[in-house]
Amino acid sequence: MTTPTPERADFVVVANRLPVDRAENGEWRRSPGGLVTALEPMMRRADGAWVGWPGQADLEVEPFEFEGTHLVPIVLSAEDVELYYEGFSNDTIWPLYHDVIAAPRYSRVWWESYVRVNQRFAEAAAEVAAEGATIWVQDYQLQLVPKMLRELRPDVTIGYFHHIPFPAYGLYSQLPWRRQVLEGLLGADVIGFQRVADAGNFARAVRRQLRYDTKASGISVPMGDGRTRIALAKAFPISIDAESYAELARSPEVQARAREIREGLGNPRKILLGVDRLDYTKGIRHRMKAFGELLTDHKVDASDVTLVQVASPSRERVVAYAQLRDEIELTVGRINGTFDTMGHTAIRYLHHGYPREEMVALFLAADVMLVTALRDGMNLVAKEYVASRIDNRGVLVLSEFAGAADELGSALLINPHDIVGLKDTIMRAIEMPGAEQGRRMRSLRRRVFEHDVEAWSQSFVAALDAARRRDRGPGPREVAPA
Ligand code: GDG
Repeated sequence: MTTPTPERADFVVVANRLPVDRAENGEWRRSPGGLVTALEPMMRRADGAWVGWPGQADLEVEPFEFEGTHLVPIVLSAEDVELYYEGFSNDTIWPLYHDVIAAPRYSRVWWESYVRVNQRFAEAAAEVAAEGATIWVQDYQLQLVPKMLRELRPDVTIGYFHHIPFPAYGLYSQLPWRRQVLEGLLGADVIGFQRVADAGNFARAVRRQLRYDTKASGISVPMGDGRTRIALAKAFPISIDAESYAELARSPEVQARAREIREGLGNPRKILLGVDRLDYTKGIRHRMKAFGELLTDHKVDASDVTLVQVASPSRERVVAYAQLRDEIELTVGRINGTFDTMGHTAIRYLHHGYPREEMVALFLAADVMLVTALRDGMNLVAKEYVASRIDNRGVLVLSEFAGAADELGSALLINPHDIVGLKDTIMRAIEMPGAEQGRRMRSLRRRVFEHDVEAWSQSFVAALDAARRRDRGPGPREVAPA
């Protein structure tokens, strides 16, 4: 049926975005995202293809080769971007799956666009996959693709990884299309989540909505002919390329830049740091409230302690994001207006994206890293801070509501809604003796280096290979770990 041709790939990634950005001069540049780094070894080893949107509306480009990967661009019209991406993905699913921190909006027109665009991704992946290939679908923009793919290509093995939380049933059940989304995901052989709790929430939704049996991580999915197959729904916590952060942190240029950053801030005794996409899930307002109160209470002084907040621009055309930006900028203005001195600022707020080297310099300059997410699938920034602290110093304050809290128990864990507790913990972090910092940081680093992104992708692909062997026998093109 599907004779392999040189254009057909044994390993196909399907993600909303291609791993490249188009520069103004039309050249393609590798995008800095973690997923690209995560999958790079896998793509190189297998005969890999990547299906995704190039990031600009109405951009029509033919498939092309980029650094050894076959890229298959999906065209999204300006209307698709508005309805499927900004609408259903980022204004329905994103707030609903992050525990309704912002109100999700339910629109039938958005849903119809989501179905159409998911079908387009599934068709492109089905087209490029070789006989018996492995296809790995990424994230909440593409939840219907696994089932669509299974219908188009019953010969392939399908994985899906969910980068954001999966909510408790009481919230999930709000979704008018709750059955279709569960059925879409269950098209996969392996459905990966960040936390054990996410996989549990998913299994519960499947039991309640579809009445399928679940046993340990296995879900019995009826195949329509009286037989059932087992879909595995399990936690595979994502990670980072820890060594590449340590390597940057060892570079003399980055270390010099870290010193320069401190000097630029007037050499405060302590620097607190937040690095987030400007998103309402990240708890940036809670962090600022706590810091503002510490200044008001005279627990800290702006000449002594500075909060650096990098808030990289994100989803600016979605109303909730534009509102959040206004609120945060108002808060920063108020706090700085009250507490800044001629020589020192209370909050250095930066609404930009920065190169990775600058991020690592910031991590090195920061005595305390504040991760106060109200809900977060994992939070890679927490792991990046830890990986960069080659000096075994620095304190990580980490929200229990970030997936990373399951692994990083040696951080100072906080409930960001409890402002009193958050203030106390920030003070504890500021005052923490070097020996305790070292004990905690060494333990955090051990975890992050042992469970790096390569371990993550290998364990996911190993689960997919096991699913294939169970259902179809060993494949000739198995993507085995190196
Ligand atoms: C989703 C889930 C999950 C940010 N600003 C700059 C910059 N970044 C980088 C960080 C980090 C990445 O972007 C953000 O990852 P996070 O995990 O912190 O958060 P989301 O973007 O919400 O990611 C999340 C993740 O998917 C992976 O599964 O952990 O829970 O929400 O790598 O460093 N990088 C550079 N300049 C910036 O200004 N270079």
